[in-house]
Amino acid sequence: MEKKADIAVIGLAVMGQNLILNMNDHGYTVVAFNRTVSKVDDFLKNAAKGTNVIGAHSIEEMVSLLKVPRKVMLMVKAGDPVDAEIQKLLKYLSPGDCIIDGGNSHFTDTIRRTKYLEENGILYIGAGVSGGEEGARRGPSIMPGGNEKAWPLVKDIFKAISAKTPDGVPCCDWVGSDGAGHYVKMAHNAIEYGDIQVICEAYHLMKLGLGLSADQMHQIFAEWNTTELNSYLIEITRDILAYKDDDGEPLVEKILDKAGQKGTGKWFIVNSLDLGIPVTLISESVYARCLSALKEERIKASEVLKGPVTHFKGDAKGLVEDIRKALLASKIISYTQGFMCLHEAAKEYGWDLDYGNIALLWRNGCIIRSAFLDKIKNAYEKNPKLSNLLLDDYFREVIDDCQASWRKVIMTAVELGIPMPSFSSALAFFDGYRCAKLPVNLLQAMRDYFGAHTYKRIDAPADQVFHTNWTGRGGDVASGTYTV
Ligand code: NBP
Repeated sequence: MEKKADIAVIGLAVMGQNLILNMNDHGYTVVAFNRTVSKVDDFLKNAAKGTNVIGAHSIEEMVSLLKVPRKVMLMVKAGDPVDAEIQKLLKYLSPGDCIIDGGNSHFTDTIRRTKYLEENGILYIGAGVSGGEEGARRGPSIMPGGNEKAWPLVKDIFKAISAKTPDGVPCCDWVGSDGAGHYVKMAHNAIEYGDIQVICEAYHLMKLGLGLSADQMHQIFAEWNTTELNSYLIEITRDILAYKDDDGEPLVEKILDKAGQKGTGKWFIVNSLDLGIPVTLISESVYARCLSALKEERIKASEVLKGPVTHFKGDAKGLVEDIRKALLASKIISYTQGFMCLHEAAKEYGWDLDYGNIALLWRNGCIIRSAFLDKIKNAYEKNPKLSNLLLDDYFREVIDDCQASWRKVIMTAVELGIPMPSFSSALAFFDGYRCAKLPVNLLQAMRDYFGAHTYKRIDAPADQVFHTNWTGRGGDVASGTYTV
């Protein structure tokens, strides 16, 4: 009898192909299928040649080749294609079988699909997979959530193919019910937006403010990579800055300064507003891309809108170290805000998230992998009930150490007219968060003045509301429903 396969993967684009080869390397037999069936044969003839990968030419054939309970992983474009494939699979799967969506699906779709498939007797997992092509092939970070009964079916395969921490722990563990895995992946991608933006701002200030060359900045990033900033993104920045075009000039300076944003960063900001959590640094990172996209307008504006005509006159070496510290402090704020959202999402959607473990899932295999994540893991290990990363001793002490530099860097950038939206929004958040009394008393007074929205008093019980007839002309009726 023909040997049955351990798992099927539908979707033979870059992620699907590489995950299949990774599973094959770990001794699993995989059936490969793709909507455009010719890609199955191409795959078997090329990248999968000489492996144990089996090709299927229809979903029916694919399902017939699987061990029971069947496990089918979707690596197709997120959105409608996932629903389309689920509908096709339902015709052939049996109760107890399992579908895994490894694409970048929106967590609310995963909540919906988990429930729908449970009603149909099928176990469902929405797994965030991070690390791109290289990660998929050599070991991605995997963030599975969904129907927990499905986890034992795929646990061994996923842990085997995932990246490992420096201590050998798989960067893959169960995250939580229904959409939790895809939520954590969304948070990962959003934090990646923030990490990239703060690095770009540091580069901008060193380039324009200090006039440093790409080679000089390459050296600086190489040094920074030996500090607490040690991470994949600092490492690739170091390498990018050293990379020369055919004419010997740094390639990075010839790349068009225009970026798009379409997916998970935006989703995260929209969700943070729904949850009421101020993820200001990540928001600024997404908006910085939006501003960059206005290239033609910026060129015109640069000809008429003048900024300060001044040069940095201080200690350049000292400022480089200040920038490093400002980057580290801003990064701490970004992760703090990201984890604040995770806390609130757990409450809102009923997930039991293990925050230290989430940091560990990102420790390797994914784009935001860094030594820094160990500190987050340690903080939650020390205190699983930690409400905010800034309140952990380690992070508080690092911020104390970096704070003067952080302020100096932002003041310098403001004086020079160099935009640093993420650095400065991070500092504004920090100053707001540590402020026991914000000027919102005035805001509440204004709302009561123009809309009779009422206010509470610091010298009255918390459940008591007041309305003042501020002008003597208004009535005494307070607004009960209108809120802004
Ligand atoms: P793509 O996101 O480019 O999707 C291509 C695959 O989707 C092909 O197999 C294609 O089949 C299939 N597909 C499409 Br398009 N429409 C379909 C439909 N209506 N029904 C069935 N199949 C359909 O592939 P990818 O870049 O490998 O990414 C796969 C998933 O992983 C995505 O959700 C992506 O967001 C996520 N992801 C990607 C990366 C990355 O670095 N690329 C990283 C992490 C996560 P066809 O061949 O017949 O057109």
